Amino acid sequence: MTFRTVISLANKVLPVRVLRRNFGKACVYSIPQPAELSDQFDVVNKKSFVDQIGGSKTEVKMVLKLYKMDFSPPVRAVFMVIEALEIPDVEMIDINLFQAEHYKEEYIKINPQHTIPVLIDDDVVICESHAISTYLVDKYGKDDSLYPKDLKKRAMVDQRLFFDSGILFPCARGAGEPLIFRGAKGFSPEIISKITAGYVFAERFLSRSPWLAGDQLTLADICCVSTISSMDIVVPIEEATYPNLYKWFKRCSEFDFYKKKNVPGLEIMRGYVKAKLADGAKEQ
Ligand SMILES: N[C@@H](CCC(=O)N[C@@H](CS)C(=O)NCC(=O)O)C(=O)O
Repeated sequence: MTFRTVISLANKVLPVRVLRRNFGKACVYSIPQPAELSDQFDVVNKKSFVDQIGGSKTEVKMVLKLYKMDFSPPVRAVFMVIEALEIPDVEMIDINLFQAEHYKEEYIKINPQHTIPVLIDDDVVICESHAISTYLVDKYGKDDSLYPKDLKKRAMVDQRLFFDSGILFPCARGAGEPLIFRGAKGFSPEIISKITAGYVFAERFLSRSPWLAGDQLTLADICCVSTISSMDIVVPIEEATYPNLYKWFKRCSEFDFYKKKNVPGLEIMRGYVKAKLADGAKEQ
């Protein structure tokens, strides 16, 4: 897919064709870049500019890299986004949190916050699932339906992404991390009530619209459902108490991207939780 844009340079306006969905294929050109142009164009435009003037080129395959562990809710959100956008050839690199691989010097150099997921796309390193997801739609989406360019619609999606990041995910992490990694025997009453509060908020949002950010599925739903499906392991979502949330969860679960890319990691997480709860029960 291409679109035309113009680049203004030293009072000249140059028409440039910009390749949009290049899926990580970069081109190395054998003709010299005009020195005065090279600082003024971004990487995409430089390539496209040379394309336009017909330089000879050698294609070099650039693969997206994703640092991940399958059970992690934010990793699963990115998996689903990659699947929904049909992005091919993502190199998956496991970071084993149980073996503290995320604290290794090499990884801290990539992500000073030592979290997963991390996406590397050429010279871009993104260390946060919501930022990765919006980047992927903007760069590789066939259209903007998952993350609308319209400012008002985008603001609504952003609100829910921050809701996931600031409210929901801390609940899921606050329940899972002590149990899976730190020897807790069960869930604290505080975390259960935070999860319940998260459900109440989501129920209210979903009483206004079928999807979390309006009338169509967006990144808001994909990111939140990876977290909410994890919270559902801890506090099952009851239809009678949260009818809208329950229906939304069911609708999300029917997408292929959910079945293929959320369920496997979610089941791994369910297995960890079950095993840890069983260990805790034996010790009592
Ligand atoms: N807001 C971040 C949260 C990432 C996060 O906390 N990931 C967890 C795994 S689910 C992690 O990497 N924990 C290891 C650590 O924080 O050291 C995102 O969405 O990417």
